[in-house]
Formats: sequence, C-alpha cells, structure tokens
Amino acid sequence: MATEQTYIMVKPDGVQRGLVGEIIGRFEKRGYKLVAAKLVHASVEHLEKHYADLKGKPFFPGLVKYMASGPVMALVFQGKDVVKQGRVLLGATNPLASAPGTIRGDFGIDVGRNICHGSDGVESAKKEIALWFGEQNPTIEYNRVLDSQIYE
Ligand code: DAT
Ligand code: MG
Repeated sequence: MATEQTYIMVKPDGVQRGLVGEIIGRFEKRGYKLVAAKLVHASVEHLEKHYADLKGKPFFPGLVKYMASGPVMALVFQGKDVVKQGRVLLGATNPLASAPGTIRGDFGIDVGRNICHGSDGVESAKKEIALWFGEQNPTIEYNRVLDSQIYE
C-alpha cells in the first residue's frame, strides 16, 4: 500500500465560497484517504513560511495578505501517486489555463483567487505537513475497508 501523502489546503476564497465539501469530495471519490484535517486562520508569519520559496515575487505581499484574510481548510490526503495526482485534480496555477473538470478550471478565474493549494513534490509535501500539523504524529493512521476495492 502506497503511503505517499500530500498537503491540500482550501484557500480563504474556497472556504468563503462553500467549496470545502466539494474539494474534499473530489479527493475522496478519486480514492484518496483523508488522514488529517483542520480549519485554521493562519498568521502572516506562518504563511510567509509556507510560501517562503516565493519571497521576492511581486505578488508575494498580496498573496500572504489574501491567505491571512480568513480561515483555510488544511488537509492531508494519502495514497498512490497522490502528490502528482493532487496537482492534476487542482489544475494549472492560473485558473484560466485550467481544463474544465479540474478544481481551478471549474471554479476559478483569477490566479490570485485560485481556491486551493496542493504540494508540488513529495519533499515539499513533508515540509508543509510538518508546518501545518506539527512534526509529531501529524496524520491519523487507520484502515479503510474499501481499500481492497480501490487498489489491486
Ligand atoms: P501553485 O499554487 O500552482 O503551486 P505557485 O506555488 O507558483 O503555484 O504559487 C503559489 C500561489 O501564488 C498560486 O497558487 C497563486 C499565487 N500566484 C502565483 N503566480 C502568481 C501571479 N503571477 N500573480 C498572482 N498570484 C500568483
Ligand atoms: Mg506551489
């Protein structure tokens, strides 16, 4: 059984627009297992850490301000190839370049309001999960009865 995990976060616009259930549902229906979840109103300092790689970009101050404007839904999903497949479910960074059927392609227009975050690699996922859920036991381990119907 694959144990890869990704950090998925419904951004403040997604929470405000009532898309939390829709986004969790898309990952669940695909077959991915939810292993951590919490609603967080993050501080600017915390968000600057989350987006540290983008410090220096012209949109960085606006990005952090928007991300701190309301609660986000912090999620961890687990399963085979979930980091890459999570990015596929999200669509392109710019919603206007995202295919219909993806989260951003179905619900977004502007890049600065693109609804949902997903880790871009296995290593960044580990860092993001530790940042949002702590280093010690960040996720819940449990057996799912349907796993034998999802994985061969
Ligand atoms: P992604 O979220 O697809 O991994 P990223 O890590 O490059 O994209 O950027 C993080 C977020 O920053 C992105 O979801 C939205 C915002 N952003 C990226 N490029 C932007 C731009 N050119 N103008 C405004 N916001 C941007
Ligand atoms: Mg990114």
